Amino acid sequence: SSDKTILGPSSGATKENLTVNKGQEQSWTRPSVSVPTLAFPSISTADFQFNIEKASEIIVETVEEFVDKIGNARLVLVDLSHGSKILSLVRTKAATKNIDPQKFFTFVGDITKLRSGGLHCNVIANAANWRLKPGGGGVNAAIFDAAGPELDTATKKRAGSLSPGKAVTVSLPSTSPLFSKEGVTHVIHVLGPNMNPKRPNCLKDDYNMGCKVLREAYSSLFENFASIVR
Ligand code: AR6
Repeated sequence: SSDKTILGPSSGATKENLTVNKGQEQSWTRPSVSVPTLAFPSISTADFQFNIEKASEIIVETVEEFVDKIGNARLVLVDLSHGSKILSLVRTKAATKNIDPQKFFTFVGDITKLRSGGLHCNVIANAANWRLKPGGGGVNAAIFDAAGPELDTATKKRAGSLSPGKAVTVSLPSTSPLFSKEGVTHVIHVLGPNMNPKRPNCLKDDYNMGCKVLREAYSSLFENFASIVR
C-alpha cells in the first residue's frame, strides 16, 4: 500500500504464512506473530541532533553485522513521515549492500501504532533519556504514553539510569495497552550520543566519540533483541 516505505515485504502476511497455510482461508486474518520483529527509531537524530548522514552509515553497517545473527527475525527502521531524510538515506545505503530485504526494511508510521498500520512488531526500541524517564517529547514520550504507567514501573525495576551507548530490555506486563492492543512484549530502551547543548552529556560536535557511541548503542540494541529472540 502507499502507506509504506518498503525495502522488503512489510505486511504481516509473510511468504511463510502463504506457503504453509495454502488453502486455509482464515490464515490471512491471523496476525503474523511467527516472525519476531524489532521496530526501532533512528536513535539520536532528532532531539539529540546527531548528523543524519553519519547516523545512516552506522545504522546500515550495524544492521549488516547483526542481521545474520538473528535467525529469521526482522529489523525495521521506523519514522513518522514519508519525508523522513533518515529513512531515505538508509534505504539508499542499504540498497548497495548485500542485506536480505525481508529481514531489514524501513516503515513509515507511529512506532506505538504499527499493528494497526499493518506491521506487527513484538519488540520496539525507544530513544531514551539517561534517567529513563517518561515524557520529554519525541519517541520516548510517545512510547511511555502508549504503554501506560506499567512501562514506567517495569523500567524502574530494571534500571534507574542508562549510560550513552547502552540498552536495557524491559518486559511489558500484559496489562499494558501497548501489549494488549499492539502485541508488544518488550521495550528496549537505548541511550544514544547527545549533540544538543541543551541536553545532558553533550558531546560538543565530537563525532569521533559520537560515532563510536552510536555504534555501541545499535550493537547493544541488536544484542538485546537477539537475546529475546533466542
Ligand atoms: N514513532 C516513530 N518514530 C518517531 C516517533 C514515533 N511516535 N516520534 C519520534 N520519532 P527523538 P533522540 C522519530 O527526538 O534524538 C527525548 O526527549 C524521530 O522522527 O525521539 O534520540 C528523550 O527523552 C526521529 O527520527 O530521539 C531524550 O531526551 C527518532 O524518532 C531525547 O529526546 C528519534 O527522535 C532523545 O533524542
